[in-house]
Amino acid sequence: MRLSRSFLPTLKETPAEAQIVSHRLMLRAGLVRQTASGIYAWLPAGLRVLRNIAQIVREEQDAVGAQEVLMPTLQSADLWKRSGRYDAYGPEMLRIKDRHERDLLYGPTNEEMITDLFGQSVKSYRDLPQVLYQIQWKFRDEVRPRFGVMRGREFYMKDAYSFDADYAGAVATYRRMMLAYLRTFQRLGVRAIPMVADTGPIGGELSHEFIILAPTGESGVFYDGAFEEQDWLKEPVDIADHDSLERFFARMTGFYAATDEKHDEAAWSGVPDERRREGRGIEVGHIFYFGTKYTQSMGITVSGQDGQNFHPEMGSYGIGVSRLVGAIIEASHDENGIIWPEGVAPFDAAILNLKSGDATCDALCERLYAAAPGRLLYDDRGERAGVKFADADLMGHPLQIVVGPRGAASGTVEVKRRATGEKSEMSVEDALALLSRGA
Ligand code: 5CA
Repeated sequence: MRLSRSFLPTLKETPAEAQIVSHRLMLRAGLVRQTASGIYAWLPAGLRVLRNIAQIVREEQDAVGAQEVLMPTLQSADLWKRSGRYDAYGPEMLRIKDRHERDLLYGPTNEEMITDLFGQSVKSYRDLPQVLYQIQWKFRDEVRPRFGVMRGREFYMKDAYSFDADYAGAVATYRRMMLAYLRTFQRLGVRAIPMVADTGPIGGELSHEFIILAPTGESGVFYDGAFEEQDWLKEPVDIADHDSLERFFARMTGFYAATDEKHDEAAWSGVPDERRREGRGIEVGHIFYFGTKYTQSMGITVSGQDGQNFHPEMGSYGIGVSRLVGAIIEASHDENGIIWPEGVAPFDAAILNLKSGDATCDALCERLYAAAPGRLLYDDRGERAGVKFADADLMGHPLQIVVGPRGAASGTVEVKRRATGEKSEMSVEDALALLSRGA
């Protein structure tokens, strides 16, 4: 993308309405704009980030056998009356009437709809297990939307739902999903720690929240720092084998981790001092096992091996995709702006032309830009060098390729890594090779 022709409205001033750093940086870097309380429009750079996150989430869901679907945002109230949650959900649910006075709602979550879809088509234990997921907008009429996309009213969520024949199957599915979550967050460049959690309005008996440490987080957390050293992408788990899943789960739950609600001083004192991590955290994912709560209340059964009908066991698994944009920034920024982890960044690199209009600089920049125009941002504006540096730091591209008249004349550029600040001179050929293989 050429910056001179793009819609990337950065702000120099700090917006007064933003209380936390990620919200300020999202506005300043031109990622989002608020259109109503707790409701945001995603501008080109923000949308790229949102899509990159969704894509990593998708790949890890697919890798554990979940199948993607897409359900509507609007739901019939009748579905929720069947489960009994229509009244129970309270004022967070946005209720709507259509022209025929029929009750609709903007989905805050989709247990009812997916259970109904499942029940219409799956009739036998032979078709179990099934894990379905979607990445779709949700609406919750939060009393106090705040912190930008972190606690919005409309937000983008990955929600998955599982159906198993028995408890053992449901537990294996839950553990597979937990592994998928650890891998997803690691690929997103953040460490989200699973913590035993309350189940709230989703219900059920077994639940974990995935929490990223950040000073502006809404819950107090305590965990064993050894957790941060684990490489879940290399963890040798055979997801088809219940024993292998159990070993993984036992290893993972062996590290101390708890929110302040569940904190246990006696167990905490067993964690060595230098490994104690204590602070505030942001919930970026939440998984639940709730058995037959919805299949029972909605009257969904399948036939068993013995010919008897039974209610399948369910779980649901959420990731706050739009919240993650803010959470990643909370965890990865400095005083100059965002530091995007690779894989999430809207652009792999920015090409900074320090003398737009100079024939040698322009020609070299064009050559570099042609290496991967879809993944690069070319700052071809007629701005001062200082403005270009500041904007590139603010927007947080993993690499900055700096093209000045002296280097251009001798066939070299300067490459800066945003995460470390490290700068190196490079030949144009090496820079081209770097850009074509991605940051
Ligand atoms: N049905 C289950 C799982 S699919 C569910 O709705 N779980 S949840 O309520 O915990 O939401 C899942 C995730 O969505 C949360 O972990 C959080 O990251 C994100 N989320 C929830 N509320 C908001 C909100 N108001 N703004 C932004 N993200 C939110």
